[in-house]
Order: sequence, then C-alpha cells, then structure tokens
Amino acid sequence: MKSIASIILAAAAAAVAVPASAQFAKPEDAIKYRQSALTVMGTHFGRVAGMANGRIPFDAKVAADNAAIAETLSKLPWAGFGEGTDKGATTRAKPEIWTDNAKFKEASEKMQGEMVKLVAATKTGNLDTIKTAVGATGGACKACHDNFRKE
Ligand code: ASC
Repeated sequence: MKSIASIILAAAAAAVAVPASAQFAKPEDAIKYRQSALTVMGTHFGRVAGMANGRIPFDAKVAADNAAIAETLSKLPWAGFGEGTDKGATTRAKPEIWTDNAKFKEASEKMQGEMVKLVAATKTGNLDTIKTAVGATGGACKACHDNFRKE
C-alpha cells in the first residue's frame, strides 16, 4: 500500500506537471498569466537594478529580498506560452516562440540561470558584485525581448 506521503507527493508532482492547456480555461487566461508574472518579475528585478544604477539607495537586505522574489517569478511565465496562445488582442509574442521553441526555451533558461546568480550576488551584500549580476540578468531579459517580442 502506498503511504499517504507518497500519494501527496505524487499529487503535487502531477499538479506542477499539468499541461498549460489544462491550467488555463482559455488562451487569454494564459496570456494574462504570463504577462502578469513577467510584470511582477520585472518590478522586483527593477528594484535591484535601481540600486545597481544608483536610482534607489542601496540596501543589501532589500536587494536580496527583491532578487529572491524575481528569481521565484522567473520560473512562472513559461507555462503560459502553450499551444494556441500565440494569438490574442494584447500579446506581443512573436511566432518564433513556437516555430523556434528550442531557442526560446534556451533563452528562458539563460534568464532563469542569471536570476539564480543574481540571488547569490545579492547575498554577498557587495554592490559591485550585484552590479555585474544585474548587467548579466538584464542582458538576458533584453536578448529574449529582442528575439521574441514584437516592436
Ligand atoms: C527590466 C525589465 C526588463 C528588463 C529589460 C532589460 O528591469 O522590466 O524587461 O530589465 O529592460 O533590458
């Protein structure tokens, strides 16, 4: 007999692995979800970037807290790019996301990796280290926008 714990674990794994088409009632919901995740991620990354470029007074704890939120959010948008979510009134997603999906996935993973490094950088409390990581992370955001976002 399976233990309760293993049943709960299996259910949790299934919930995470559920296909995007099953997570969203309609394509517009997926589009709204991915845009929301990217907006919140950008807001929290922007606070760290603001400290790196001197627009916001540097506070190591605030930087670390915001980087951690941005890193968590960086995992979320991708579920919202499922099949059938390429068209919508509000999306600026380019067709290449679906026609060149391996490259899109690679770009998304690059950004997520830079976010992990950003979190590590903020934990050092060293502003120069944070500046370097912000530059790399922002570069990964931009590379994906340049290739996969319209206008
Ligand atoms: C941000 C943000 C982005 C990226 C991008 C980097 O703070 O919201 O989308 O940085 O502008 O070029």
